Amino acid sequence: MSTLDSILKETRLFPPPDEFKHQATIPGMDAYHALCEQADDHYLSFWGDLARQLISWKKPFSRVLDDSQAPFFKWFDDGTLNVSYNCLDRHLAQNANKIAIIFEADDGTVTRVSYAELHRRVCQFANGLKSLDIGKGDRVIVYMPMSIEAVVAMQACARIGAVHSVVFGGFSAKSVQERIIDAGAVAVITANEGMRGGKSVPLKTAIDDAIALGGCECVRHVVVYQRTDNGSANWQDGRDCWWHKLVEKQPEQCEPTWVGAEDPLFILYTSGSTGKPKGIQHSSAGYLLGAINSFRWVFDIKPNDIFWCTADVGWITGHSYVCYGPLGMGATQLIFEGVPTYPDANRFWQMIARHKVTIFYTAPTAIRSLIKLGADLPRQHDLSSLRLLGTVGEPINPEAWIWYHETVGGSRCPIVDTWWQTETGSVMIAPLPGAVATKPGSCTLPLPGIIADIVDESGAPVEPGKGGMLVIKKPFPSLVRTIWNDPERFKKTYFPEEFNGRYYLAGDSANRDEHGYFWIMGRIDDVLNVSGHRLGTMEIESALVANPLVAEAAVVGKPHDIKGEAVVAFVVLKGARPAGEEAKKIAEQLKTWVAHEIGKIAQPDDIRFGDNLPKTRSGKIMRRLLRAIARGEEITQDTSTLENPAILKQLQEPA
Ligand code: 6R9
Repeated sequence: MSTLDSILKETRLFPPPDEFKHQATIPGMDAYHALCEQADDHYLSFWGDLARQLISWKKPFSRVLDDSQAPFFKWFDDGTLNVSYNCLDRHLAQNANKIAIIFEADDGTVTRVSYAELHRRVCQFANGLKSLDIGKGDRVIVYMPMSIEAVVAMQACARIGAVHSVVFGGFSAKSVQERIIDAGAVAVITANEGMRGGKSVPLKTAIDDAIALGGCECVRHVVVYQRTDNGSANWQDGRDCWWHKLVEKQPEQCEPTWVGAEDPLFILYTSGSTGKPKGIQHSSAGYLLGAINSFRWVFDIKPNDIFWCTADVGWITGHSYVCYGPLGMGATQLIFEGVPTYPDANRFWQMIARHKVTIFYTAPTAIRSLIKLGADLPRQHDLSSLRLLGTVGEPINPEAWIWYHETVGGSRCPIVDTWWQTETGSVMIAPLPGAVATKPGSCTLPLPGIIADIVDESGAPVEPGKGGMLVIKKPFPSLVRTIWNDPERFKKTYFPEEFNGRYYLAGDSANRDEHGYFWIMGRIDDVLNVSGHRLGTMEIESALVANPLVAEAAVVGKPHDIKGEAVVAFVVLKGARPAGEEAKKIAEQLKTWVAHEIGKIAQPDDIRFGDNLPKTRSGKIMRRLLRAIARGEEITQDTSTLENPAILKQLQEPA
């Protein structure tokens, strides 16, 4: 049964356990409704009060929202602050010795840093960046393994007002080059190598390759954290410098650079409907407020919690729930360098037991693969420290939800299924765990202050049970401010004219049931969700047609047990259609090519060759038909307009 089918049949309800409810920050539905009403009645003071309560301001703001340039909204605009001050300095008076980060390396080595120590490291590194003449507004690419240093790099940028753009270490040199150029980055922070699953990942080499591809003259410095004993080939004096050398003689204090609330904190690239990734630009104050407040509400964080979010800092989840939310709240968190399957499939469960993790946040794809690798393994470990579980990235199928609930959570931990996006910066729809009863597969209800709805093409709300487009009807502080270098695309993509330019269009389709619960169905644009990662079909198509052998390509998704969705590519070569061994060989070549162009995560699982692609008379590729072929479904659509019906048969054969 597909995730969608099983979700639509789901009716089980799991109220918050009494024990959890009694200690929760938002204990029960009355408290939840009271907050929602407050937000409905006094929207601006609701957010203004939270901003005053949760953020330490250098200069207080006098106005909450400026919507005069909608959809380019400004929040708390005349206030000034520093995000790193909010994440570090303000905890020092009471909690200097509290552990901020427990880091477990790939090989199991554990390192702990207190808030005082993290503050010292961030200050020294920030001073190091300043000594390279990097300052406010400069863009800095961060291409790092999961590490304390990755967090230090991001926080140090925030401290000096530089704008970081973290690129996931699994992305290729080509992807890094595109992001360097689009962002106009003055520096890159990387490591000589990363370590994952016992293997080294050559990060610095990828940066050298990225810069060698050309157009990266903007990059003046490459700072290299030495993660392994191996040196770094191709060292360029003047451009490259070691992290440890840079911080060696730097002072342990660094006065934060006070920035305006709307000054950008970071840019994070994500896939959309076109071939070019979008630079999602987030603000300083509004983003921080979203990260902190959602972390407090959704994860019900308490001073003694040990929080573990398994996301890489290369994704938005790692920004909001590794770097900014937990540190903003002064929490203790676990950061893991490696992969869940190394040295074996017990790793996650061992780590939860070893570090007494109380809140665990991961992705459905990880849950599904861990079920497959050993559904009974969690029972062999003491997971009694856990009190709350979370998921993010894609819809979770009810079977996986129930397993997570019973086998990992011992049937006592609520599960927060959190719907949100790179663009929203923080969780939008999720059960507040002490209040909202959960249903497997539903992200349940919007957080107070988030006015979410499901509408049809004209922008009118749809009745419960009828699917439609997920929108957010009022701006909120952590919403994307613009697409870097492309404000027009920002307007068109997220605030389309059909809705008078007033609603934020999320790009997901959704349904609502009789309790008002939201059920996310999937993307309405050409974006695939592979293992919780967003990939544009056009992006993969452009990578394929950049190969000299390829004339044309179309990419679609098909359901996959573990990954959620798998990539299927239909390819027309410039030469004759290959068959047999030849087809297999070229298919392998093209897979490697895509890994090289974008990254391994975008590699097609399945490549089919045809003499042509199925097109309508007006020349549009019939994607719906290709999706049916990819799923191996019977073709029921009208194919009479096809120029060459014989190609359907060709495209049904895997290479
Ligand atoms: C945080 C993150 C965003 C897209 C989003 C949606 C899907 C995320 C989900 C979910 C169902 C959930 N998505 N969380 N679908 N249930 N709990 O993943 O950001 O990488 O930008 O992806 O992921 O389709 O539109 P991002």
